[in-house]
Amino acid sequence: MRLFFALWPDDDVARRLTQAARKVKIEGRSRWVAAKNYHVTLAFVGEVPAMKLAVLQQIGRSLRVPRFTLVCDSIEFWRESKVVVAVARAAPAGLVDLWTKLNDAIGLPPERLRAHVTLARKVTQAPVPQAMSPVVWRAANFSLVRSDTGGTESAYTVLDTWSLLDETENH
Ligand code: 2AM
Repeated sequence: MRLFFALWPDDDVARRLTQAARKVKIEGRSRWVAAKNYHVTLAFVGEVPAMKLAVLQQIGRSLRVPRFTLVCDSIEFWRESKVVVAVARAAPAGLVDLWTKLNDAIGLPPERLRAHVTLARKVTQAPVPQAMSPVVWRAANFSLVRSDTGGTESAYTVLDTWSLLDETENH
């Protein structure tokens, strides 16, 4: 199965990301990503045997990272991967912490963190640049997700979700 860890937005954040996406004009063969599929990939595990699932769930369960606020504030066209994305230009410390710990635990090589939500795929022509009203996303949990490719759009199934620490608790 093909797995990855991700931040999944709540309905309100997904709705506001959709509003941002609507301002962008893409050509005919490009595909909008359905709002229910919006996410920020934290660590792409890739294809693994089903027996590996328990190990990954243990990693997710054991991480202790505080909540953080992500601000998606820029719409970008990434020509190489042919996607239009909403980018969080600033990386909050909690996100860096979560991302580093997850990638270390899985044993993935360090890459540059570019937190983004893919809004459209198969985009070959640069859309007219659009300013983005910042979408404030209070991340309170993260998930392990299965991706089933093959259809016109990947189908995602959230397998497990873990809370980030609420540091206001017990104060
Ligand atoms: P994306 O977030 O930039 O669209 C599930 O497939 C998610 O993992 C997608 O969101 C996708 O990126 C990301 N992904 C797919 N293949 C990847 C790869 N080889 N390396 C890193 N991330 C990948």
